[in-house]
Amino acid sequence: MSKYRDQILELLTDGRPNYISGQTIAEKLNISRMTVKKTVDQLKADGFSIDSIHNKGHQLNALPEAWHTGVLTSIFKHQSLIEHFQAYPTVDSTQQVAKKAILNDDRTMLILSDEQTAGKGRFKRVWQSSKGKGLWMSLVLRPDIPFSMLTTFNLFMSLAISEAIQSFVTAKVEIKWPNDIYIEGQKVCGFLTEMVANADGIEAVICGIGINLNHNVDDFEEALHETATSVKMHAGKNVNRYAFLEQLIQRIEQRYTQFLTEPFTTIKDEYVERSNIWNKQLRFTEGQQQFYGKVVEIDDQGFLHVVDRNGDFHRLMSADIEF
Ligand code: BTX
Repeated sequence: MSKYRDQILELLTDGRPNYISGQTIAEKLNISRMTVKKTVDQLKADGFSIDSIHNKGHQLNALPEAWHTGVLTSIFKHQSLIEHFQAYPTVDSTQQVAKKAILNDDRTMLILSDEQTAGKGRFKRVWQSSKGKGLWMSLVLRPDIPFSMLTTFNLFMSLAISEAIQSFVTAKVEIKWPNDIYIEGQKVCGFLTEMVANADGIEAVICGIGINLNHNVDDFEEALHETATSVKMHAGKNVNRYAFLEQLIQRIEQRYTQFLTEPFTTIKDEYVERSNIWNKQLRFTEGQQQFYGKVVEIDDQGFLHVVDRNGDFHRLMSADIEF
């Protein structure tokens, strides 16, 4: 494999939708035109959709399906949220990879994988992460904030994720407090936030996000056929993972800046409008406690106010909610 593969892929991605000449690539990388040609031929043989025209150059005319370092490097140039990324064909869980990666690296980072063999939801539940179908990622952030501020982090994140999904589908994308995103009553995304801290404060916030992108119903295990959905199932066509990721990172960057600088009250109306937990009898599980009740409010700290069937009041920071 050519050692210039990633760099050439990056230049081709930067150049889209234009052609970039072999001469320009050769000069930028200080290599021969023959090396450029050989590497481009190799990329084509590996399935990359590249047009080459004599006297004009090469054009990447479609983004690939799998994660490739060169393409990601190009896409991440337009943002400042992620300082480092790692992309894998398969891992047990991007969350586990992220936890190891932060041990000797204090940058913000993104861990991506085409597949997870042991994707985890909350409370150690399984998160189905079939190969090439979704966006399975863990984002490591380094907010310099007091612990108390973290209670609203998920609220800002869920707005960012739901907005990114909304830009690909027309059906309303809804938030199920505190960690899920739904379309028409079915789950399209689940995310979870874990914190690594020491006596001085927060070291890292690791946000694991799973978004079903290009699943058909049969790509989910049977147990999920009624409850899960994908962006494709609502967009009516395949969604390119890079295009989606670019959109998602842009939204997260905006909402994360807002989280650091503004109170939850700034986004509360938008959040409430996107939530799907109003006017319903719901089943809540909080630790060992279980009860049925109705949501009456989300307060300014992001806690849920619930009145149960007996008329008792609960203020919840996190819970499992079933419709
Ligand atoms: P959760 O505990 O709210 O959701 C898990 C539940 O959702 C499962 O018990 C199952 O019923 C259902 N489920 C499992 N897989 C899917 C799926 N693909 N689509 C819809 N429903 C599903 C939500 O947990 C948090 C999930 C975070 C997943 C990300 S992926 C990247 C990162 N790495 C990792 O191991 N976890 C996170």
